[in-house]
Amino acid sequence: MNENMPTDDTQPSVGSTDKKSNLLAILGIVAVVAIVAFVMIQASSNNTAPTEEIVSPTPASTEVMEEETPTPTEEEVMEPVEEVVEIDVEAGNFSFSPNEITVKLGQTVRINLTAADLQHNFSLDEFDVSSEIVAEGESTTVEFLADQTGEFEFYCNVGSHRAQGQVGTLIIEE
Ligand SMILES: [Cu+2]
Repeated sequence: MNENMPTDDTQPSVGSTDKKSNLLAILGIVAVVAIVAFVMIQASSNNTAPTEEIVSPTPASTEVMEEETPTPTEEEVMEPVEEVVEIDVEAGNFSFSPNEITVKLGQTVRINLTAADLQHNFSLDEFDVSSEIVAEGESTTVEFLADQTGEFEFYCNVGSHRAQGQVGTLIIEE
């Protein structure tokens, strides 16, 4: 009879120890799972880090492509545009020879004027050209850019030479 009494008292105490051990077991499992999960996350994060470093050098190759692009050659194309046309003109009494001059648009025209007698000059109003007056046997030079097409009258501005017919025609063609 006495043996049963303590057994009855022990039973609930045994039951409580079982609950405690169950709790400890659950806590242990949770702890192990947490540790395993932590290790796996760290391992996977360590694997991703070097992968990003391998991807990064790709933009560096595009920078090399940009350095190869500079190729400006437009200035070389602009150079041959400058062209000078020299024309010898003789000024007489009262005329020019030749009295008709033809050039092309964009050309620079250089007039070499020589006086055969008296005093003469070469004037071309539309291009602000008025040479110095040259005496018999002397020469002078004037230059202008033929920057518009058409027919323009050149003349001698000495005395009444223009009125007496000392004129000519400059033709600028495209
Ligand atoms: Cu004249």
